[in-house]
Amino acid sequence: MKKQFLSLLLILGFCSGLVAQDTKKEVKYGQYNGLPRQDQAMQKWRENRLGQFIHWGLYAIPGGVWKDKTYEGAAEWLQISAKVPREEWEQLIHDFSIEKYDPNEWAAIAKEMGVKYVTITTKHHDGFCLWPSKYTEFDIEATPYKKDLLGEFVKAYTKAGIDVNFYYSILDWRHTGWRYDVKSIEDAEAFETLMEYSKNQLLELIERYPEVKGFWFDGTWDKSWKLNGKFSYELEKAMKDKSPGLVVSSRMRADEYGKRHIDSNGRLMGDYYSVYERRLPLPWDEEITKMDWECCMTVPENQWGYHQDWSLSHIKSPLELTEMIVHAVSQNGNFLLNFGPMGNGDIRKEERFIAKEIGKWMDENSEAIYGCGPSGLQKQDWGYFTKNNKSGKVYMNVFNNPVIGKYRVKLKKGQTLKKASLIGKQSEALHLEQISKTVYFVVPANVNTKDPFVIVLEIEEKESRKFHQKALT
Ligand code: FHN
Repeated sequence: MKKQFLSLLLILGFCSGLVAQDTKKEVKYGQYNGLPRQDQAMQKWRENRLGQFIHWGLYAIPGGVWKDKTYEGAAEWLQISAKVPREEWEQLIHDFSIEKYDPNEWAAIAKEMGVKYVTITTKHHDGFCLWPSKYTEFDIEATPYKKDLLGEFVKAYTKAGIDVNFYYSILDWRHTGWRYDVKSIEDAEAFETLMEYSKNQLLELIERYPEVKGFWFDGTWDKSWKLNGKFSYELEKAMKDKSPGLVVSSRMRADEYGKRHIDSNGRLMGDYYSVYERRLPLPWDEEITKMDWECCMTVPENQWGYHQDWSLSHIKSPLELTEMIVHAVSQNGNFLLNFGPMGNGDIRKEERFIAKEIGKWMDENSEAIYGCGPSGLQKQDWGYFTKNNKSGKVYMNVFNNPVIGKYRVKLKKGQTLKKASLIGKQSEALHLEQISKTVYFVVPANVNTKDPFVIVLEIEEKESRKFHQKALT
């Protein structure tokens, strides 16, 4: 009986070994480089925290209205929602004169808002390119503007100290090789031409604009792209060989099994996780704080390109957006806020206002944003903790005020709260009430609780006894 039991155990052990081996697939074209990256370029990406997204192209001219009819869908999808024939859409190129385009002014608005990086659509789904590309005629050179719009943009933003990144859509409604799926040899051959075209253009962008810091990919959800994991792996390699330090979004990638973002062995692809589009992770998600990620956000519900009518959906207030920035940073994320410049090159007044208002908050409180991340402390209802790992300072970003007028802080075992003060007034210590060994109330004085505000905490870590003894010997 004992013998039988042992052999049963052996069989079970053998089987479980097989199962364990089976779950680890051999993935050749999954994650390209080890993550999380710790090189200087990646550290900078991580420290930047607040970015500006720019969707600009021919769709900004009709701005969601075609032949007097307003379409509620995303303005940059108007060609599809209004069923505009391709040749007709292409005529818009003659109206792209953008007489109000002033990249220095755009960069000044972004700087005032406090952004440290920008991501601009070099080519969206309609295939129109903002730079003079040697691989297509459907580009800025064919417009009345003629000049290298993207080059001027890169120069202006770089001069303003803002890192420039490029958005690039693989999905291309104009390219004859684009396919949603690959069902035949003809499809495969056609899609091959689209892949070649994309690779050429991406390498061309890196060569023309060596200042570019990273790439953000879109239109990579199609089956055709998922069937070509090896190609996207090799493309990532080719781009990084040309520009070491380049930071690419996980949206770029699929592995050879067609898995996107996270490869078949559960490893992130690209350099950061890029699935948070118009949404944020739950107020507290431990797992997400362990990876680099970014959230991209619209001001209206779902408009990226310029839409004439912003009365069609809720428009997020500067306050809502500011809270989202902090929410992202508290969980180790970057926040990329979208702007859709107008067809004439101007920035709409609502976006100017938002940039100004967020800028006011950032001006006073950006110490709690740049270079900051999760604090490791338990989230409280008044808002979000952030922490600067270099200085060790912890920030309480208050967005909801408790009626008792006191703000609860629960530290970790071995930590002591030494001091709390309002940001910018760090010489004036706030009153602290200690409730238990690690729980405190911070009691701010003379603070306008109608607006969000930030409290800086100085926390002392008690040295562990073991360490202390070791240091004495
Ligand atoms: O279809 C696009 C959309 O127009 C916009 O560019 C957004 C930005 O994240 N990306 C796609 C939808 O996921």
